[in-house]
Amino acid sequence: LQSEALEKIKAAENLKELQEIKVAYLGKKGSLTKVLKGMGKLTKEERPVVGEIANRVRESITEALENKSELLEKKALEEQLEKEAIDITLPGRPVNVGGPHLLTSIIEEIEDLFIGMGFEVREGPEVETDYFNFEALNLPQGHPARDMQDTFYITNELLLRTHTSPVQARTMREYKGEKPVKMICSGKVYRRDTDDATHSHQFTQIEGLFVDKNVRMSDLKGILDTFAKKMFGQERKIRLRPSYFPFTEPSVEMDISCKVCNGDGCSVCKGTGWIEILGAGMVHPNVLEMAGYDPDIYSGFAFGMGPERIAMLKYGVNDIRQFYTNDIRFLKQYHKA
Ligand code: FA5
Repeated sequence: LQSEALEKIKAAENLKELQEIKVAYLGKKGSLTKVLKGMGKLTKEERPVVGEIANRVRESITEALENKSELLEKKALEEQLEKEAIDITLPGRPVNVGGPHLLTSIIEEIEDLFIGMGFEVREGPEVETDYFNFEALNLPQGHPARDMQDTFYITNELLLRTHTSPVQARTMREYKGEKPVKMICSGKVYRRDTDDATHSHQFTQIEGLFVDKNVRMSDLKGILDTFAKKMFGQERKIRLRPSYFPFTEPSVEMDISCKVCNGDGCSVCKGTGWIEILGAGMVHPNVLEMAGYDPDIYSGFAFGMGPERIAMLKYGVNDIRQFYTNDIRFLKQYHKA
């Protein structure tokens, strides 16, 4: 009985078979149990002998069953591990990581340049009042220069700001005509312009304002020249042309030299070698006065530029609409690693 059982245990291939063997020998109706149950029929002398043998057989079968069961469990676990193994050498799935929009990067770069020259960064609302967008900037109702910036009106008094210049007026007013102002401000502006390669109905501007005692035109020129050289390279030159803005006097437009040289020689933009990038001037006395600054004591300069145009010039983007159509192939070219 013992050797037969041990033989079967050895041959068992899985835990189910092993369980069947256990029942067949040690179960209620198992062969060994039968032997034990038959003990009563034996003589007094036979009983301890047979009992001892039966116990030994049961122990050895139990032990064999336990050992085998352990072995089979281990084997099953190994098989499962093998089957569910992860191949850590497989290449991972690529994760698409976003990056800042080219326009965001350019605006941050320009802001950093001016922060480095001591300007603070401010913000203003996109939905603006007629007062701050026009009137406080020396553009009263009916002023013909209002037509220079075709406006989206919301109500008679509210509009989408056409430039970032209202932030000048807001900042000066906050500083109460007492402290010097040295700020820049970036943000979205809106105009009823027809979209084309260089115009968008919604675009961004960066405004700068410096008001203090004895601020002169030469300070403006120095700051703008430093900006142009840092932004586009030391070889660049700037040119200030007389212009007109109601809120500055005198007013200028700044051109930057755009001679581009490469392996094929040199070429110049628009045939003139100069490209316009911003408007600027000395803050008009009326604007200072309306904001609470005494024009006999304080003077200042202001400028306003379009970061799209600057990014176009710096990176050779030939259509402003590229900034707003969100073609990921275009945007990805400018993601820094
Ligand atoms: C102004 O908006 C003045 N507020 C700038 C200024 C500020 C002058 C402070 C003096 C003192 P202008 O309309 O020229 O000026 O616009 C400034 C810049 O915005 C332009 O040089 C150009 O780069 C950009 N710009 C103007 N219109 C558009 C448009 N439709 N699409 C894209 N960029 C534009």
